Amino acid sequence: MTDPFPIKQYLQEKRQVIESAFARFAPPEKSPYANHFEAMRYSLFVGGKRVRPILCLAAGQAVCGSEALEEALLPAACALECIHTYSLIHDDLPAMDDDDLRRGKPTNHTVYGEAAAILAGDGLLTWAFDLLTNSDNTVLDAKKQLAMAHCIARGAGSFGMVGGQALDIASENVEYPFSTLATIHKAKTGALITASVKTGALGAGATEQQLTALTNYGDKIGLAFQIVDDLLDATSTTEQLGKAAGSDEKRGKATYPAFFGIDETRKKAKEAADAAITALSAFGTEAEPLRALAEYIYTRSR
Ligand code: GRG
Repeated sequence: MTDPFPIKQYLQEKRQVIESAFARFAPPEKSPYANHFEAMRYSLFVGGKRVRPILCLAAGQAVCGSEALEEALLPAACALECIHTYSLIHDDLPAMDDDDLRRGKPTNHTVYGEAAAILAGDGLLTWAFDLLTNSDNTVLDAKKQLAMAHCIARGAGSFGMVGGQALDIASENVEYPFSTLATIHKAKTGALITASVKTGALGAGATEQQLTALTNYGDKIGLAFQIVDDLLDATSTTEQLGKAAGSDEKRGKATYPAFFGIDETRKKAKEAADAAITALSAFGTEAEPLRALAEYIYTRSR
């Protein structure tokens, strides 16, 4: 029997890699825009799990067969985290979810004010495409960089995360069928997660077949991620989550537990994580990190 993949150690190591990449890439502390940069840095360094950039690096490894492309993929990995962080800042604003707590700390607008928080989000979103299109990246050619930027724009924009958020807001306090919930989840949460996996694969030069398998993997872990998010919101405390627990019910939002109950929802999360692992059947040990990440996403507690 082979030893289980050391996922804890892997996550710790990759988080470190991402933190030091951010230390190199992040906006400087001193500049004419210091206050704006400070608001961006506040949310970026406030303790996220870094799931999306790690998925990007792990997908690159699955295609490349080693970690040789990691350095070249780091700007894209950081770009994904910038976009994710901007979405959380904007999601917490009074006009959206109006939350005070995120990642265990006061939300951006409660610290810097609404206008500065909107601009911090705008700055992070734009900076992501600055990172993605930087010509200093001599390992990934322009065609690859273009494909990666396009993939992320699709996942983050109106065909993905932003579209899902718009649909979610429009559906608040409206009774809707499960199919609408599935559409909202796939776009709001799943699209950026799938794009994270695909971006790493594109950067590493995936074949059509590999890209199809990894897209399928991304779709399934995106689903598992959101189901678990619904579960945690219903079953954890605010202290455990670092953000307001029970908020879905308070807002009358449709969720997996609301449709299926807790036990059935847990089953569905496991099925989605298992399906993600099955999607990797054509890959060997080079995809072990991705397999372990599917397991982590299903078993995570925050
Ligand atoms: C405002 C354009 C716009 C989009 C907002 C992401 C999002 C769309 C809203 C956040 C609401 C939410 C709870 C979504 C469910 C899944 C999710 C994105 C959870 C947070 O992601 P994690 O757990 O967070 O990766 P950390 O803090 O670890 O990075």
